[in-house]
Amino acid sequence: MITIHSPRHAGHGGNTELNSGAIVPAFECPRRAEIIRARVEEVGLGPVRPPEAHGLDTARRVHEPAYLDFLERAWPMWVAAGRDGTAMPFVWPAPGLRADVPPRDIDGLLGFYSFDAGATFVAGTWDAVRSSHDVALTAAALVSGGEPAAFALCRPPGHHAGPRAAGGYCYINNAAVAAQWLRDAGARRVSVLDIDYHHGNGTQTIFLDRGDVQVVNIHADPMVEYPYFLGHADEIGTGPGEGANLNLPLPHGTDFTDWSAALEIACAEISDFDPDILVVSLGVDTFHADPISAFRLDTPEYPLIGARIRALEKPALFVMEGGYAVEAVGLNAVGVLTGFEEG
Ligand code: SS9
Ligand code: ZN
Repeated sequence: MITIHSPRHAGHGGNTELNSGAIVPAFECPRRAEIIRARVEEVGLGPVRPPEAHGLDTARRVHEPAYLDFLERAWPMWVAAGRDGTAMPFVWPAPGLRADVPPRDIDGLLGFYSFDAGATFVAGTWDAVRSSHDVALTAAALVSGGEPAAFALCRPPGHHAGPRAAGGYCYINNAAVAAQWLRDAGARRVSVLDIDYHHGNGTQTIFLDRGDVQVVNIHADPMVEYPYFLGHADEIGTGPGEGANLNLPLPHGTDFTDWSAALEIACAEISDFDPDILVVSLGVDTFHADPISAFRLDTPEYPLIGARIRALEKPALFVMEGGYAVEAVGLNAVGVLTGFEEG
């Protein structure tokens, strides 16, 4: 399968994050994408191509336009305020505070347009976010055009980004924009299967009331894991989307036996929904050695995941999400893809 990759992701690097009460180098770092690309080449998965430029029209259908404008302005505003380093929010409009009036100052805006401190900005962030979005849409166009599968090697990731909120290393929701683009290109129904360790809260929120895009998540139970405030099993969709959202939360310590049982349930639901195209939010932070996660999957198991997805017999767009055990992220992510190819 073809991989779409942009070197422009690397401009989003050198930033810090808040972790266990300390400011540390961000776990979501440029080397992740380079290690995955190197593994794609090492196994000969297929050609690696740069993205084509896409406008933000489709992104504006899943994100508020003012939010996208803010993502572009955040770093220039931070610099105009006399700052450097890493732009990071520290105050949010929690219940009881006004979430309907965007403030004017950069610190207020950073909180207004985010749900945590984890989507930080440096000078190259917006360009990297745009390139990641272009990677997703270029790969989506390949699948829409008849390729049986494509790999969008997106960085930064996207699945935590909601209609107007960045967070969890995510800015534009690449998988959601791709799903919308595929719908607009003629797919009658699209399923998003999110296998990242963390619940894809942004993707769920974007499509919660829609019956045309099914969202299925296998993830760590939000009772004990980030993002904590979404991802419970009783979230089944609303209005026309009722029944088109499935959450399969699993406890800390889950191994492949229990994880793959959830994948069976997920796949059965997707088969029932019968999408024209499947978008896979591909996170490999389910790996036992992931530094911020607590599942117990191992490298030889990732190809089995790909093979099970292949058995759905749907055109598949793989969109890279998380995975922070940097040395193993290539083996594990590309393992899913080779498992799919070998079916
Ligand atoms: C580490 C705590 C977790 C958010 C994780 C987002 C994962 C995206 N500071 N931070 S796949
Ligand atoms: Zn994750």
